[in-house]
Formats: sequence, C-alpha cells, structure tokens
Amino acid sequence: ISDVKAVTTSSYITTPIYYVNDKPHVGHAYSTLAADVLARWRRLQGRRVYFLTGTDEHGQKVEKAAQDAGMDPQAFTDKVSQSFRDLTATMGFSNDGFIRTTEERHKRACQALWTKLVENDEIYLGAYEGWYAVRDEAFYGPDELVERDGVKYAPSGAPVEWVKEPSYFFRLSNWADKLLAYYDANPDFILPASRRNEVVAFVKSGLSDLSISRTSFTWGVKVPGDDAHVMYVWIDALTNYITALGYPDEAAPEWQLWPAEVHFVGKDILRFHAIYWPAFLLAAGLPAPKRVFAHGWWTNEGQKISKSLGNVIDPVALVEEFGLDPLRYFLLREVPFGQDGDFSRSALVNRLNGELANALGNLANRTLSLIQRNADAVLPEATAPTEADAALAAQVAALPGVVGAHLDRQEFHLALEAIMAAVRDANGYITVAAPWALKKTDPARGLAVLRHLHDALRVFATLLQPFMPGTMAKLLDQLGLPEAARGLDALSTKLPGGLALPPPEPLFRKIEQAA
Ligand code: ME8
Repeated sequence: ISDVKAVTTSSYITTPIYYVNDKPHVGHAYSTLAADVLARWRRLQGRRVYFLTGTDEHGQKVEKAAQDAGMDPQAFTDKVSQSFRDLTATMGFSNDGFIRTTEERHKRACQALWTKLVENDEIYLGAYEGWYAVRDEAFYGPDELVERDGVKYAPSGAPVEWVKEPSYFFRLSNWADKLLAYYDANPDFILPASRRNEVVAFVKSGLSDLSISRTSFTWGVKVPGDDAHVMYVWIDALTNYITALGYPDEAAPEWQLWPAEVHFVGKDILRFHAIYWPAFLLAAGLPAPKRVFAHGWWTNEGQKISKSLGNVIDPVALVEEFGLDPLRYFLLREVPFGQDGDFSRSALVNRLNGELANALGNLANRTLSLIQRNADAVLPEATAPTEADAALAAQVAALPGVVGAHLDRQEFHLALEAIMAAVRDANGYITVAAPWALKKTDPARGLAVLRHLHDALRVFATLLQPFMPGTMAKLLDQLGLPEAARGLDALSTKLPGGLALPPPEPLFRKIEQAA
C-alpha cells in the first residue's frame, strides 16, 4: 500500500522567482529554504516531488537596473541570475529545476496562455491611465496612495508615476465571485488565516480589470499578434510555474504535477498569487494551485532591510560564520512561519549554543561516547522497557505524526518545537537514568538505557534531515543507519542489536556570545 501511495502522491513546490535587479539576500534565502524543507520532507515520505525556483528577468525594474549598470539587459540578467543559482548551492537547496523567464520555453508558455485567454474572450484592448510603481511592478488605485512632500507613494513605500498608454486588459472584474467561491471551497488555499481574511476582504470590495501589457518599454515577452506591446511582467512571471512543468504541452510528463501543492511567497506578493494567478488559470480553463503560503518579512536588528540603509544581510557571510545547518535551523525555528521576524545575531547564537550544541549535540555525543566505552562500540539489544523508558518511547513514537501534521500546514516552527521538546525530555531521561554510573552497579540496565537513547536519537535525526541535511547525515552515520534506512517508513523497522557504531564526533560548534 505504501508503494502505491508513493507513486500516486506527488508534490509541486515553488518559490517566488526573484528579480535580478540586485543580488540575493537573506529574505530570498528564507523563502527558498521553506520550500526546500517541505520538498525534502515530501521526499522523505516517499512522494514524487518537483521543487522549483528561479529568476524573474523582465520588466521595467530589471531594465532600469541593467541601464544603471551600463549593461545590455540580457548580459545583466545572465550575471545576476547566476548569483541566485549560486545561492542554491550555498544554502544546500535541493531544487529540481531553476527557471529563467528569458528562456525560450517560457516565452512560448506565456504566449500560449495569452492566446488561450484571448480565445476565451478574457482579454480586450483598451487604454490604461493611472498610477504605476516600478519598484513593485504594480498598478495602484488613487485611494491606495499616500502623499509626502508632493510625491505620491504606494502602500509599500514605492513611489508611483502616472502612466497613460494603450493596453490590453484582463477581465479580472468577472472573476471576483468565482474567486470567492474558490476560497470558500478551499479554506486553506491561503495560509496563514489572517492573510486569507485580507485577500477575501479585498476581493469582496470588487475587482477592476487588470492592465496586462505595456508599450512604453520593450524588455518583456511580446504580445502575440501585436509587437508594440510587451506583457505586463506579472502575467509573465506567474506563468513560470506552469512553464516549468511543460505548459502548453499538457502531455509533458511533468504536467501531472500541476496543480502546485504550495506556492511559497512573501506577504508583499500575496495579492498577485492569490488573486491574479488563480483568475488567469481559471480563465484559461486550468486548475488553480492548492495553496499559497505568505510568509512574513525579516528585519535586521529591528530595522527594515534595505540597500539604502546598508543593512542587507548576506546569506553567504552567515553560512561562513555560523555554518549552514545552524542558519537553516534558526531561520525556521526563531519566528512562527507566517509572521514577521527580527534577525538578531545574539538570538542566532543562543539557538545554536542552547538547542543545537547543548541539547541535541550533547545528547548525541554522550550517548554515542558511552556506547563506545560501555557497550564495546556496538548497539545494545532492545529490552523490555521500564515506565520511564516507555514514556520516552511513546513521546518519540508520536513525533513523526506530529511533525508531519505541522509540515502539512507549513508550521515549521511548531514542527521544530515538538522535536526540541522531545530532545529536552530525552535529556531529562539521561540525567535521571545516569547511564555513565551504571557500568559498575547495573551494566545490563546501563545498556538498556543507551539503547533507548539511541532509538530516540534515530527518530530525531530522521525527522530533522529536511532542516539540517548535512549535520543529520553525519548523525545518522554515527548512529549506524545505512542510507536506505533514513526515510520515514524505515522508522518502523528496529535496528538489530550488535550493529557496530563508529566513534562520535561533535555535531555543532558553539559560538562565543559577543558581550
Ligand atoms: O517580488 N524578508 O521578486 P523579489 C523575507 N519577481 N522575505 C523577503 C524579504 C525580507 N526582508 N525580502 C525579500 C518579486 N523577500 C517577483 C516575484 S513570483 C511569480 C515573482 C522574499 O526579488 C519574499 O519571498 O522582489 C518576497 O516575496 C520575495 O523575496 C520578493 O522577491
């Protein structure tokens, strides 16, 4: 039965595609990290996974950035896109695909979707007159703007300019009721719930038709049959999610993975994903994604992260200083996923020293060192549990289900909290059982305690693999688990006593807390 499930259940997981106007920072790494952890979890469950990230390379904002750099836009996007590709290696991301919107396959997909929308009478030619923010690549209504010193700004803080040009429109106004029905029928389509409510309220207030082409610049996908227009960068960008699966070739093997399980996005771009995107898809007769999860924003030691403030956090420097897995752990542990968070060095050091080095690292090191010294470096046999053993074992046995339920809702922080609560209890158990004192007084009990601890560590290491793949691979090596026995279904098979275990090595390096 589990085999059938493995082939019939699949997951398509995506990140935003990032603008190539600037190099990646910790916020970009954060979105992709969340997607990476879910993708790794699904693979651990035996699902077929396609995990996609990439770069968004058209539009006025990127065109301006290329001009500022004195470069041709294609050469400029080639260069910056590569820095996002490099980030996937730095952060240990396991993406199956990397898409660039300047690829031919993507232009084809955009034009096919456009043509379909024209056939379905969802697009008409008109003229756009209104406010546009290049920084957000978004149109705003006059009532959404604020004015400071004679300059008008979007709610995001981006300056807006008055735009007047011929434009194709998408009949978004026709879709409000259908979108509301879709949200109703799929209560978890938008998570977290607070964000869902915002979107529902916005759609209920009524939707205007959406301008989806521009004539005032050329860096984009040409509108089929009308070369004077390039597509609005958001219809181009959103289409990436289906390009990557082979659209418009619905016979392509990857196409079966549509609709996506989750599009991970920052809260800044929820409107595009939860309103425009399902409307485009439904209008083209395609299924809408199953979920859009909008996560919060990181600030840096209390301040908004921005290039002009010079406080952009470079993920490469963090990995060098703290190590990759502690950083991955911290980002998903520190802040409830979905809420805003503040990046502070001292918080990272506290988590690393307290939870990783002390709680988990020491538990593993003490247990595995004692197995070397007191158990001839082999795994003791499983024995009948005492009450204390059974309590720990029951808590540990429930963990995969608890973690799985949290990850199904992208509650990364709660999944980690549950694992760490069990690690704390395992530390309580080792302190009370004191296996180091038992070699002389009750060696058989000493061995039994080590076996129970080994069983618990195996579960912790297995479940933590998606979060800290490198370090957990080391721990699983030390625990004697062969590669083939590291999936979730392997947890139901007991390891044989007598398995030879290698001497342990420390998993985490503590960091001095700055005074
Ligand atoms: O919006 N904290 O690209 P973008 C957390 N190309 N996340 C952050 C962040 C921060 N301080 N700063 C950025 C675009 N992000 C479009 C997307 S998708 C079809 C097109 C993350 O380069 C967050 O995920 O401006 C946000 O949504 C994304 O970077 C914006 O990246």
